Amino acid sequence: ETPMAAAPLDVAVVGVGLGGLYALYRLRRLGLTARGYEAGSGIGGTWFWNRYPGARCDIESLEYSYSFSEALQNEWHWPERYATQPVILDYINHVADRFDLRRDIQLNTRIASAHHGAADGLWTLRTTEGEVIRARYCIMATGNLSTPRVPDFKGIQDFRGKWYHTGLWPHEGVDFTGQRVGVIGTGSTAIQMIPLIAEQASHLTVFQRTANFSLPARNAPMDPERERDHRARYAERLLDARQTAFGVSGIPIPTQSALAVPPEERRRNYEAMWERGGTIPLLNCYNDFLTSEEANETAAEFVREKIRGIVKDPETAELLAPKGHPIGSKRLCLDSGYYETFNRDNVTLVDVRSDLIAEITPAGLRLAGGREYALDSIAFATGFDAMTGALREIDIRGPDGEALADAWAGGPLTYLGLMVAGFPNLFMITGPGSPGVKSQMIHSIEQHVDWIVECLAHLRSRGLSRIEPRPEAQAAWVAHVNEVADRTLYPRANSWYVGANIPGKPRVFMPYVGGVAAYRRRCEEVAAKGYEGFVLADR
Ligand code: NA7
Repeated sequence: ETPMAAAPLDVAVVGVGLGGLYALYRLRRLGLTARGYEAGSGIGGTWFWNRYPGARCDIESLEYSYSFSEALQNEWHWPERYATQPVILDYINHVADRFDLRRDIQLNTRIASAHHGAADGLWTLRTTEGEVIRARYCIMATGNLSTPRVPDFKGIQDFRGKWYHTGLWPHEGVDFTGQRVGVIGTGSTAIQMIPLIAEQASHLTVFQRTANFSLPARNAPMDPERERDHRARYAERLLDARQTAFGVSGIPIPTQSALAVPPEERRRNYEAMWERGGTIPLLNCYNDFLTSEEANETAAEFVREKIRGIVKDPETAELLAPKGHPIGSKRLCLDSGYYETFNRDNVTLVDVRSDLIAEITPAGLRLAGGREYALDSIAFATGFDAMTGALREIDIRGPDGEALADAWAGGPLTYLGLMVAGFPNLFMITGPGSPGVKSQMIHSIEQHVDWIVECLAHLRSRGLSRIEPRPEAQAAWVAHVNEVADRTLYPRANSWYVGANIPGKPRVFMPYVGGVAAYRRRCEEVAAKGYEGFVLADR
């Protein structure tokens, strides 16, 4: 063993998606030794794994881009208003090459455990292949929607056809031509995929448990005018995005209640947003969609009417019109021809709320009431063990041997969504308790990484090497996150935000919904006060 190999890293970065990649960029510039460990055979995280037909970002490309380099922004051209998965993956790979980050990245490496050593104050990480990595700090950039979840249906192993989860889609793609295909789930993923599968399959059966609200994307080739304008006012747009709830620029912050305007005016406004495309504009029409049931209902009913107008069969339209949850309380979906797809002769919608899926059979699928569907392929668009899944899969232990999974048995506890009491020098990017999933992801990723890197610089400049939240600061943050959520309609929905899709998962509303502006202010204030709520030490 050479002395070089034995020297611990300053920072181990787990996961090289958009978060891990940017962390590596910043850490190198700070002069720290850092290495990224990525389970995939390529970088990109979400955009590496989710290769299902129609996979696309539901935030406009000009917004969903790194902001740390104006040169990068100016030289990269997004071909469409909303980028497809292959284009985003190209972008991520371009960034890795452009900033020479690959030499710090180790692919095909899954971290199985991370234990903090009380004696040496180092994190020891072990890969599934038995490699041992030691590092002073550990940054978990493991993603929020990175642990695919297939419900444990009986009989799946005896299915004679082929089945896929959207989050582990075959790299060579899937040709459904001439097949009877079943799609299970109607979340954002299914809603993107269904129109494309319908064009290939001989018959497509969609098994829906909960109808979702979806708005038209109005995707189009990139408008050169908009691109020019965006580039010209780049810095200004970034500052603008920072003042908002979701971290997306160019959308005025709403100041009015939906109930304060006459119904005709409200309707005109909704129509305009429906025509404009995107989810953020509609969500920002009025300031009380997510706090007032009555206000929310005005937008919900508007979208239901649209669905009834598009879908010709009234029974199917009624099934597709969501009724059980406020609009926006589950992730609002964005589509290209989703509702229209149900007008096709080769597409059937099956309600599996009134009649649950009982089992997968060798020939297809059977509902509890006895109805059977013959299928050649099944695509599970059944989501992820969101927000905590990837962290729970790693055996993470603090200095006294406490497992993170145990510390979080009742739901995730964090300080600012960045760190956990009892787990020194372990950072998370867009962790539970941060606005991550409730914002433009790259915006939050950059803010988190910047905060972490500045924190490490602060520690170094003072000869310190250990940071950990105080339990009381963590408890206060958790209480604040809950309090903010409880003022909204978010906790009303059975969404992955509350872990409702995973049987047995504690029902806790995980994201911080106070908006990126308030969150950033809080993080900056904490740092300015000498990392208030944290214990800093020299080992
Ligand atoms: P989601 O949004 O978690 O959607 C999963 C879907 O699968 C949803 O419609 C579920 O219905 C359905 N589902 C899950 N389990 C079952 C069972 N057992 N039976 C029937 N239907 C089931 O995942 P997505 O991949 O679409 O989107 C994840 C995020 O990625 C998205 O929000 C964007 O941020 C990007 P349910 O609603 O639980 O009744």
